[in-house]
Amino acid sequence: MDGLRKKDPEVYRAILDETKRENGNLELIASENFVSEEVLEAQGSVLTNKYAEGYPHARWYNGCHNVDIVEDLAIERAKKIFGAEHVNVQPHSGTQANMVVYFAMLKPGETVLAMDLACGGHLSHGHPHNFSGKFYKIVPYGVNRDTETLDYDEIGSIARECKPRMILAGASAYPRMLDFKKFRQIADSVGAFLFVDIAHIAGLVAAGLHESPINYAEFVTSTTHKTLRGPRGGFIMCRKEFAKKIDSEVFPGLQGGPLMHVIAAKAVCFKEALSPAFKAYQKQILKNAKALAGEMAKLGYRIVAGGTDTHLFLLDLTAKDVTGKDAAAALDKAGITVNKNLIPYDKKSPFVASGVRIGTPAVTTRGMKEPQMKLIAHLIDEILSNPADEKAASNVRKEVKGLVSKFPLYKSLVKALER
Ligand code: DSN
Repeated sequence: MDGLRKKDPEVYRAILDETKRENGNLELIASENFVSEEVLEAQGSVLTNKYAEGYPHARWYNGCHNVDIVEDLAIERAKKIFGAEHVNVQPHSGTQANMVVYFAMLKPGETVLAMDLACGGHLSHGHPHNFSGKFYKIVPYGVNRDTETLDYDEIGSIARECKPRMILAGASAYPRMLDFKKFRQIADSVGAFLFVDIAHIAGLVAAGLHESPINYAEFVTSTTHKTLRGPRGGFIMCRKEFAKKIDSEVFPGLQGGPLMHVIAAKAVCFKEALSPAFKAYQKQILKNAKALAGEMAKLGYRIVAGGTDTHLFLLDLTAKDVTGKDAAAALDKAGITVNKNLIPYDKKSPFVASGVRIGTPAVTTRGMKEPQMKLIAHLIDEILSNPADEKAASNVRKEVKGLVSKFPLYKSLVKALER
């Protein structure tokens, strides 16, 4: 990045500092990860220059033969990973992928049954300030107050009452497995489409460590940048019969030119996801989440829903008398990055929240295993037990520095940047 260093030192400096931040902190935001240098290379390529409106071999612009190869590869690899009949890799984000399914399949005002954001759902599934909540009638389902897990009988009875046109399964803060067969049965009982958003668990599904929704749902959307560890972006899988509808809702419906450099990086990510090393990586994410949640429980913390089967868990901080907001800020000062999160039936506002969400995909990418998870649990506890204590923050900061230095990231990039 010598050119950038000389010609645009401000942007160069911000990139250098972000590389150092990623390297020097413990990244526990459940939806973040560190892509391979090959994904970075593909995304930073000249493919950003190319307009390719349309689909491979049927574009509106000429000169698309190279980007056709790339998009074909991305599609074929995604089909192979997930066993999908049809894949569209053009959505710029997960929310846009979701928007495509809504717009393609529903008329404004139709009813959708979707998980409540306050119980672990996602903004784009029906929040009143999101397109989904503005254009459609959203009926939310939550989790059982006692078990904090999905109650399929309850979801079934809400469905029979509201008769949705579509049922949406998928979450951004739910630590247990989703039962797609039960969702299918509920959808069939009311004649609804089933739409599953696997953005968080896509890597686990790819590795066969979480049940796949592909044989149960008409539509499956995902992002590529969470457990799947690819570039920031989205994709849609559907049954063949809906392929045309979905494709034309992506383009020309909601998007113009696809981001071919990002699609190239998606293809690289999908190739990585087909490797045996990826399966081992996903297994370790699960082991690490269990180890970290288990150690936090031993230290006296309440884990929402009693634990985790996935890459994430939620800490309820009510008994600690610290809010999610203050906890996340105190941890950040000590070099540990998490996000504040509502716990089910939270009495606090989303801006304050009673919990934090913790995920292990990024630290697992660095090579950390169960012993490091134990240490991290104790570091988190030291901060959360003394959130305003500067000395605790500085002690933990030192420990974090020592730990991350043993698991370096982007070594050659950091070296080159520091020249
Ligand atoms: N914002 C993402 C998350 O953190 O879960 C979901 O899109």
